[in-house]
Amino acid sequence: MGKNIVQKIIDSHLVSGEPASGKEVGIKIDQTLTQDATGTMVYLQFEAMGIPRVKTELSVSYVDHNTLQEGFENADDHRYLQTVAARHGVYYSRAGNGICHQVHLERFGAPGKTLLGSDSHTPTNGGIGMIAIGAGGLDVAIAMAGGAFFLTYPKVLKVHFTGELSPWVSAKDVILKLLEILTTKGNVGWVVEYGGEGIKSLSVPERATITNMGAELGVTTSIFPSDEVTRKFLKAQNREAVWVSLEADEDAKYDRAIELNLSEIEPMVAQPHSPDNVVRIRDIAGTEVHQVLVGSCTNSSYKDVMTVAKILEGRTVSPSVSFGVAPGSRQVLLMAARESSVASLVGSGARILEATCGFCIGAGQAPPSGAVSVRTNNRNFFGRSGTKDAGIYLVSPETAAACAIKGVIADPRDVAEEYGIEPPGVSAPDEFIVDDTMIIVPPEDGTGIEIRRGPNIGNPPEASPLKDSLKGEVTLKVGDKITTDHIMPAGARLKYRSNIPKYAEFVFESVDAEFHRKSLKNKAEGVDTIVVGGLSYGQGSSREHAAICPSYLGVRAVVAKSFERIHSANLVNFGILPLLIANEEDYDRIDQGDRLELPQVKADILKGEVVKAVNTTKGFEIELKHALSKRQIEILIAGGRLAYTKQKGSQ
Ligand code: MIC
Ligand code: SF4
Repeated sequence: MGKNIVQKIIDSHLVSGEPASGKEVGIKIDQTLTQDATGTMVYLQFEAMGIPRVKTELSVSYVDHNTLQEGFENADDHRYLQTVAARHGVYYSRAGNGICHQVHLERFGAPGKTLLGSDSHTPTNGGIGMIAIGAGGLDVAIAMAGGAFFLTYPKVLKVHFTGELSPWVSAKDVILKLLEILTTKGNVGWVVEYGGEGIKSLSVPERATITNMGAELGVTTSIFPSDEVTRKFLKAQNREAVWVSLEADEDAKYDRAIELNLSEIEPMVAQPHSPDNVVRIRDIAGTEVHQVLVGSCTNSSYKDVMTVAKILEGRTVSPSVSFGVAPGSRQVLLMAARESSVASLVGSGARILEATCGFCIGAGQAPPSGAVSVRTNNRNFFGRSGTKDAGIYLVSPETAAACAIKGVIADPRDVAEEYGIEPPGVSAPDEFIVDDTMIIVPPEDGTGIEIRRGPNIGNPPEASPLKDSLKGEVTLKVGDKITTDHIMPAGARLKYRSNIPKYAEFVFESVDAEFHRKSLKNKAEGVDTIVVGGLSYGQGSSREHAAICPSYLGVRAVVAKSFERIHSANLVNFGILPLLIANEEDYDRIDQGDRLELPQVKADILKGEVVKAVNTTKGFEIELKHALSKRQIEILIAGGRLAYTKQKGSQ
């Protein structure tokens, strides 16, 4: 029987398990990537495994998330990352070289390979035909040590494109349309495979915009075939040698298929506070805008930046708008400088920002109170921008430029007509500027290299083994779609990523500022802290700190209606039980402050799916379930993945 692309790559990398959807399989990882905000933990954990040199074909450490260096903490992190990379055989992409996913696509991504990254937008490289998956840092550390990555063998959704995008409509509008259709919930365990005639008109960076926001759909990853478009991109990057053709067999089967006619897509927008709160931009046109930001791993390619520059050429941004542009990489910035686009952007009033994540992660550019901020990035979660009452609207670069000119939310087609602007029509270049001088190649033998650690860099904390029973308190009850930004804020708090006791002070900061104090009090009194959540608990980032810090505070279980993939794996890795509420009405009957007992949790888990719980405050029984694999149960019993790995070796 023929195979689809997802099956082809996964099956050729299979090291354990049965390749049937729903079953846990282990795959070999060819490449890894890390970024600074998750990276310090990854390398501390890698060091704890005592392996001298990475065993992957390629591992790259990027510094892109926090380069603000307010205080010594970031700078110390960067120095640690640089020295630990050289010591263990990891390429190091210095601050200023660009956003990990964009740079990886330009300089390292290779069709047919597997990539594991400690960042949820790792699927960006699905645009070049990789199985690229985001995971918690510990999973990445284990992959660097040569261990397999475990995932549920996915169901595959084929998205078949017909037609071609109209002028002023771009890849971002396509993925926003898909988010409108598929939403951010209920897609766990799926991979999206794109195909159809329509893909031929999409360049690799445009495909990458689409696979990038697969993270927001909650799918494991998304992938495009590798075709002549891919070859052209690689050739322009002077890397044609890594091109291979990759397409689905004619008789390939899919678990579901949908068709999308690109010609019918219009400029779209995701309104606050969820990437699936999507409408047509024309539906909300006229709303006053205070800030416009172009950049992030979704929309910061050469084409994106050039498009915005062309639209703004000879025009001035509205006086009510603060307008910033963060190119995705040093390559994009160099090209934009060479082709005078930087001049046209600066001329229009743009603030040229560093080639980093910056505003996207809330590191700078917090909007004013109550502001409307129009951005080209991928997440508009509550509070992520740094201003709680600001509303973030996610759009394409074309729409962002139109809004910057008008000072209100505007459809680029209408603005083009009003101002007589021609469609920018930026095409993919035949040759990019290739200059890898900001990427430090590790020495053949790194054993003599001294690893430098600052005072902010601690050791990865150890989780505790699963207890026979839990006696706890529902210290916090939250609703649906709780993101890792709710659990573990980034932005101004990012600089504590390497200091767990300090960072743990901010767990659930925007939801209940007292949470960490209450949990530490429980811990001191021998009470287990339990969090109750709704649907899709743990959406968003791969940050394992959203599990490490709660684990440090004594959280022993999260009881929710459903979990997102990366976060639930992180919970297990750090010894926190992810438990499902079997009957949804029980969620309503549990209140914050209730006492919960799981009298024989360990025995229940070892026996089957059902875990018995009792609400001792209100006197009723609750049926909980788990979806843990045998391996995950062993991890919990061992006291987390690091302890388990030390016992078993990197598997
Ligand atoms: C994000 O977009 O939320 C981040 C910041 O890139 C995270 C990683 C992190 O929290 O460091 C992600 O997407 O995984
Ligand atoms: Fe960086 Fe934003 Fe992309 Fe996360 S989503 S990797 S913060 S640019």
